[in-house]
Amino acid sequence: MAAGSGRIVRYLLFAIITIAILYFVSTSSIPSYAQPLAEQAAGKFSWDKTSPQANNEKSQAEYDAIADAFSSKPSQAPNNVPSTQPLASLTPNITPLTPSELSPPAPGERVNATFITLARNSDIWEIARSIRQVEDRFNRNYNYDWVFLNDKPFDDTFKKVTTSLVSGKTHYGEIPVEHWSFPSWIDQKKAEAVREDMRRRKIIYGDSISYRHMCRFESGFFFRHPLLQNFEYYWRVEPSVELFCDVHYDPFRYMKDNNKKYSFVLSLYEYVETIPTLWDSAKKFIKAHPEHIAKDNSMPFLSDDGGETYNKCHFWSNFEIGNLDWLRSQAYLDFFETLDKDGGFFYERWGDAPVHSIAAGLLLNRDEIHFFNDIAYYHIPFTHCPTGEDVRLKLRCHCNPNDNFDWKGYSCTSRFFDLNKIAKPEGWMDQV
Ligand SMILES: Nc1nc2c(ncn2[C@@H]2O[C@H](COP(=O)(O)OP(=O)(O)OP(=O)(O)O)[C@@H](O)[C@H]2O)c(=O)[nH]1
Ligand SMILES: *[C@@H]1O[C@H](CO)[C@@H](O)[C@H](O)[C@H]1NC(C)=O
Ligand SMILES: [Mg+2]
Repeated sequence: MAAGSGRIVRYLLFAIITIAILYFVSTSSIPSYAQPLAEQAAGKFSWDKTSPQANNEKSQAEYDAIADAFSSKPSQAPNNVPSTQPLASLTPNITPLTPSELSPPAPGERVNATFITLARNSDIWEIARSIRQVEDRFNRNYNYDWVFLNDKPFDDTFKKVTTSLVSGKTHYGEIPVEHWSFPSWIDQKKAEAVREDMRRRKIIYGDSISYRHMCRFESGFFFRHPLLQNFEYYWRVEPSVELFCDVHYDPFRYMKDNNKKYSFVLSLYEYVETIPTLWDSAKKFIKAHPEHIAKDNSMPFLSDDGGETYNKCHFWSNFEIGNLDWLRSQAYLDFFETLDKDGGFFYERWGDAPVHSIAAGLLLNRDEIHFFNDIAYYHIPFTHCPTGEDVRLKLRCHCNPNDNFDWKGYSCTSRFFDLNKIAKPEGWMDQV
């Protein structure tokens, strides 16, 4: 009898602890950084409100309570009660929450903007990883839309999984065949010989047709897709990328309010075998269209001899936040057409990174290009981890500062800072 009531007491105790845990978990999932924009505008971010110390103590206490409850569970579970019962109470029926229940939307007006991903159906799990990080670090509070484009129809798995991960609306589009095929003026025999030669020389993706279509599409067509006509800004996301820090404000809003047209986090030198005559085409464009060249352009970022030769510096375009209306402008369209007619997407292996970068360098004024130090990013094999411990701790970054590529010899970011006379962040010298 006594043993029986003791069992009931223990059972009740366990039930109370379980309820307490569920309460803790449900209340602590509301992020503390979703705060009025007015405070942010005044330079007060969430981390200024509660000291990190206090935060740590609170979550430690919660953590301990959970750990205790779990570790005492086996001894508390009465032998004659099926062990699945207490477990079942810890995993209540899964009813999907709307994003706003999980994470309340950040205040402030949204920009006319979308995420954009080009992908194959087979990229699903790699793009799922990227989306999850973008959502966790930023978009769960902003709920921007996401446009997916593919040269083939997306399958049900791709749509189901991505729809469940994105907090905003998802849109799926097929690429018209004219935007993903050889233009009429390309000599197929010549293009094939190039691929064979590059295969022998082991140039990465040198023998690939689809990679060339991809580069040409990203250079000249993605922004013309009907699904993107409705938007002004885009943020490109590729499969298997990582975001290491919280994004504590709306980068689209930053771009719009500061009249930025193009942005980057990593820059480097292009592999010269893939673009031997790209600069010749760019020079041809400069001659033919002097009216499109910006007065305060970034030629010193692109060339060390006043425009005679290309130094191969480019912004790494697998990450970019940019203005679609700029890409749809006559200036950019004329630039792309000059390049496209010369055939280097097929007779060489021009990448969209140097194409976008040369365009940004020539067509935009310097202050229209932005470097996002606070967006920490990885795409194999390079990392941008913000310089400055203060930033990294405030943004809860999980990148290793030693991996930061910004100030290494093969990066062009130092050049960008020098040319724009921007002071480099404190600590950059230690990372050279
Ligand atoms: N639909 C479609 N998307 C593609 C194709 N090839 C590449 N992509 C996408 O285009 C983007 C760039 O391709 P990647 O293979 O990542 O090229 P990369 O970044 O130069 O090289 P990696 O080091 O392999 O990442 C990614 O978003 C891919 O998912 C293709 O044939 N079809
Ligand atoms: C968003 O931008 C596009 C492209 O500039 C424009 O056509 C569209 O009208 C805009 N939508 C809204 C709601 O402002
Ligand atoms: Mg990639």
